Amino acid sequence: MELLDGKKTSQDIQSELKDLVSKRVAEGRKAPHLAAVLVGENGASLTYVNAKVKACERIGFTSTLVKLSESISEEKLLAEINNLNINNDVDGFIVQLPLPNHIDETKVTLAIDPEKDVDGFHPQNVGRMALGLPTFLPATPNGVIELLKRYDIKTEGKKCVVVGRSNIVGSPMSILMSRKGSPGNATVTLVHSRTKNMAEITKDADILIVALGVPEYITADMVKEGAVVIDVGIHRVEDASAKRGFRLKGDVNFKEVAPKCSFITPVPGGVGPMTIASLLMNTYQSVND
Ligand code: BQF
Repeated sequence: MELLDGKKTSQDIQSELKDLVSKRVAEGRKAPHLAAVLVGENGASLTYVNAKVKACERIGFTSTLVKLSESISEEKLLAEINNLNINNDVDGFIVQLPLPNHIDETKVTLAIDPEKDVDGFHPQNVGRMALGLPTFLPATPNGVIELLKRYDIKTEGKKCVVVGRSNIVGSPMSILMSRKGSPGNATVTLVHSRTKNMAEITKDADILIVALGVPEYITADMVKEGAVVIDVGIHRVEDASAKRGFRLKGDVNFKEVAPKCSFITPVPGGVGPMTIASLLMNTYQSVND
């Protein structure tokens, strides 16, 4: 069993981007500028958005954090998004999800200028991805693709099972793994909460990508010997002995599954850090000059 070290791979990508930025700036060109909108202070969202801003600072990107009250109206939030759309200094921006219940995430996503949509959530960009046209790929699935690429894991003709069908992970993951290219060219099956005999299907997977959102759902009996297992789940579980009072768990029971795998991502330090790296790669691509 070999660990797919997302933390190290993300650091590698960040140092590559840092070099590219310092070359740009030395030529008198602008540094990429990422803005992030945070509504309210949901504990995990604040952590994620801070991690993104810090990463920008480390690699020489300009960053702006727009912090808005939990009780902001949808109309006011849409006005803030329009400000970022028309701000020529901002190359790309994200609206940190999840949003409070009184705000319609679809409306917000539709309001983002697709050319600045570095999360790749706007329907125009989702459509471009589905058609294999150049676009911003969503950060988590593209982070998984980048991890497979950098570990030289062969996907062509392999049976890939994606567990979960969310707009942000499962669905785009299945599109990227089945498209022409490398990584890609896999035979993809997408399973979800209504799938019958899920274990029968997952057990046949050469590559198993899990984004179901249930802590430690995947157990050893659901995995084929020698499989590549990618765990996209992130759950905070109470742990009085941990510094912050919790630790992170994935959707895979790592302890029992890992010994069966050829490769597996840990949680933390697997897919999570790769999502940050792919957001930064998208932001680098979002600069127009
Ligand atoms: C790690 C996210 C659910 C809902 C909204 C590093 C991150 C996480 C873990 C991170 C996530 C999850 C992000 C680790 C961003 C990934 O060391 O394992 C980084 O910052 N993520 C998000 O922005 O919104 C989410 C999960």
